[in-house]
Amino acid sequence: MSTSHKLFLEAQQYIPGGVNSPVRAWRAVGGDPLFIQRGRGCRVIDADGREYLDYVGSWGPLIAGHAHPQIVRALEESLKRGTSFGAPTAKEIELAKMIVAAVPSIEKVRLTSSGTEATMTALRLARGYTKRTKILKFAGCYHGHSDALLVRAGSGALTFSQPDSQGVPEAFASQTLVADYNNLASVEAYCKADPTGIAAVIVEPIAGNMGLILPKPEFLSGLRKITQEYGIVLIFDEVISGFRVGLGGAQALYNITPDLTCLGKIVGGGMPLAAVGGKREIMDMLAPLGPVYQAGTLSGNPLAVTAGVETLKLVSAPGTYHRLNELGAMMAEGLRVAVKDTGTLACVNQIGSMFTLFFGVEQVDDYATATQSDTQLFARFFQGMIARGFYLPPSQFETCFISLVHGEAEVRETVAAAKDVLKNLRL
Ligand code: HOZ
Repeated sequence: MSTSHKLFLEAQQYIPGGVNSPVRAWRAVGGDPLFIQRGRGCRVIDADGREYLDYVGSWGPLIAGHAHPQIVRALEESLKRGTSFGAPTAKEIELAKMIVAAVPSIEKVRLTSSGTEATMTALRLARGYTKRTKILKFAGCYHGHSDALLVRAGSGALTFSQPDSQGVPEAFASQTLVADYNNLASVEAYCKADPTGIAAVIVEPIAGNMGLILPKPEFLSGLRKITQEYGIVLIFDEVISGFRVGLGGAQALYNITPDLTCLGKIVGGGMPLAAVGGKREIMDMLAPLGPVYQAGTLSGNPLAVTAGVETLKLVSAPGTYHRLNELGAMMAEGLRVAVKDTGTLACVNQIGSMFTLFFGVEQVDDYATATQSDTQLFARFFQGMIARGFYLPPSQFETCFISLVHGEAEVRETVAAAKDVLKNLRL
């Protein structure tokens, strides 16, 4: 019996499902989840001492890889000074300044401990600012697990066919409108039906929670135009894309200025930290300046802020995103060739260092096409890759991440293994 198996049995006695976040339970792919004992660079080592090339990267934060020496050193220093004060520290200003300098639309920023808190605060701000109630999201986009946003949600909710969670009162869910990703007409229809009722449109400008889906040309600029026309606050959820596709995130890449932006993952360098930022006029509505309330004992925690600052220093080095783009393109190209050579029906979506291999479909650009993919085949592919030492997200509806410590050799190794698994899938 493997150590992971033993630990999983024990964990299930004390923790619902044995995990602290559902998708980690591997239910969509079968088998027991690996318990991880440590990470080093682009690899993780499980409880049985087996090493895997890691494409989960803690679901996105670890753009610098595991236990990067610069981050570890800074954390050690910070740790010696204390773990939490519940009072302001100078480091918070350093991180805030870095965020404001990097992300074009952010004039002021408030730090939180998780992406869920960041999106929840963004919605409250939008509602306070517009004095409206409804919000509009897109099917398959995931913005954390607050009540308003667990409606047609992606990520684990989609993986386990629970896009609408029980426990969310109908009165809350009814305030959330759901449009189709990459479909402006579906947004316009809602706006026309209720021209002064919608407080916010929230979108992942690059969708990473129904597998990776890229915005079509004109989708984001169209959203900006419609929201301006109807006086709606446009919120970009860049928890995944922020500092991932470039220092300025998706908004800089596509040259769109949202009103509010949510950040998480990379901005906390692997520690629990997220942020909501945007126009000064809206952000200054937050308590203690304004009437919109938000708070947190561990918000702006010194250790989390330190990891964030060091990670942003690392990604600010010249050539970072050029390198990540090259590796991502090499991976996508290699996988497409492997798919073609093995006669597999699958497609690869990729941007920069993010990619998803969708099975059983030729093209994926929204929730409807994502959910047509062959999740059984994905599960077999996943298991084949695990058996060969490659750790991928355990769901068709997640995104793989390449880090700065992956290299050409690792990409070649991954493509060769994928080709081998694909060949065997046909048997
Ligand atoms: N919602 C995360 C993936 N999109 C999963 C987080 C986790 O399980 O750690």
